[in-house]
Amino acid sequence: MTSIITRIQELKKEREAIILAHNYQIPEVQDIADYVGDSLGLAQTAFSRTDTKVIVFCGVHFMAETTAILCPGKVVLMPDIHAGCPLANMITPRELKELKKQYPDTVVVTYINSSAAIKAQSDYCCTSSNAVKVVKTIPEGKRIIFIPDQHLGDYVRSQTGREMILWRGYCPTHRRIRPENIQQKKKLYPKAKVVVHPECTSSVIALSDKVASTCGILKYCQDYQDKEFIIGTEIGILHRLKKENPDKTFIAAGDLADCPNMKLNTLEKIMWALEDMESRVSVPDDIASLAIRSIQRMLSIT
Ligand code: CIZ
Repeated sequence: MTSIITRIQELKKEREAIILAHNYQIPEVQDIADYVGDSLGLAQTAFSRTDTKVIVFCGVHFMAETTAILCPGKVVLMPDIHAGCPLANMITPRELKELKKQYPDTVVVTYINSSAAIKAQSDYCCTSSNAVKVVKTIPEGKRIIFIPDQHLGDYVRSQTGREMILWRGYCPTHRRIRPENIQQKKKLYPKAKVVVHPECTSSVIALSDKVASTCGILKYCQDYQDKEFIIGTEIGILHRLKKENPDKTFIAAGDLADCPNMKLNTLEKIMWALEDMESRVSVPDDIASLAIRSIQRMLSIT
């Protein structure tokens, strides 16, 4: 392990590289990263680091694509190119084209968990932390298509009162968190606050004290004076929660909420990525130039 870490540090210097890790990565990967965060925060960090040429993105494919769109002059590497996002893959550009034909004169709001090709056909991008805010800026009376996550869409609908056409996509990992899991954990830890991600189903959200994005969950647990928290999102986040709050107790709402794609990245693969300068992620110019508009519209709101 030590020799791999030493080799990664050498290669980082040689390649003028930084390592970015999503909040759902395995502990060893989070610990070696220069930054740990959510997909947009990481992409913005990559953009702001003018002193770096190479970004090793430890997350899933759409996240590396977002970084490549925001940082066209940098090399974006994924340690494992097979780390995809099933939710992002649940809508294709052809399906979105059909949906827009079926509902003309609509505004398309797209969750960041989507491919660059889908973002390119969208009016607004949004994250789980700003989806409510983005939707609230769209004039009343304008019809909205929200893709691809039905649960985030449903949550946004409940917070804004806006009618929206939802796509039936979902995150299989968040779906594995069941209301029974929360009830069980509440029995074991009756004082714990229940904090869940908006990709959870509405029956899980109904049992929660707080709904937030990964960075929102981290902030809430840090700021809140309570000592016990039941966490309803991908279990990789528990590492950062425990590390940043050693005096508090964090309990996974569902032990099965373990994303197999996020877990494909390992220290060995980071080392190989830097040695071979593979696998590179890039977005064709014609798609990137359209996709960036939906991202910039979101950024101008938030
Ligand atoms: O944008 C992200 O990183 C995702 C997928 C979730 C979140 O809540 O941070």
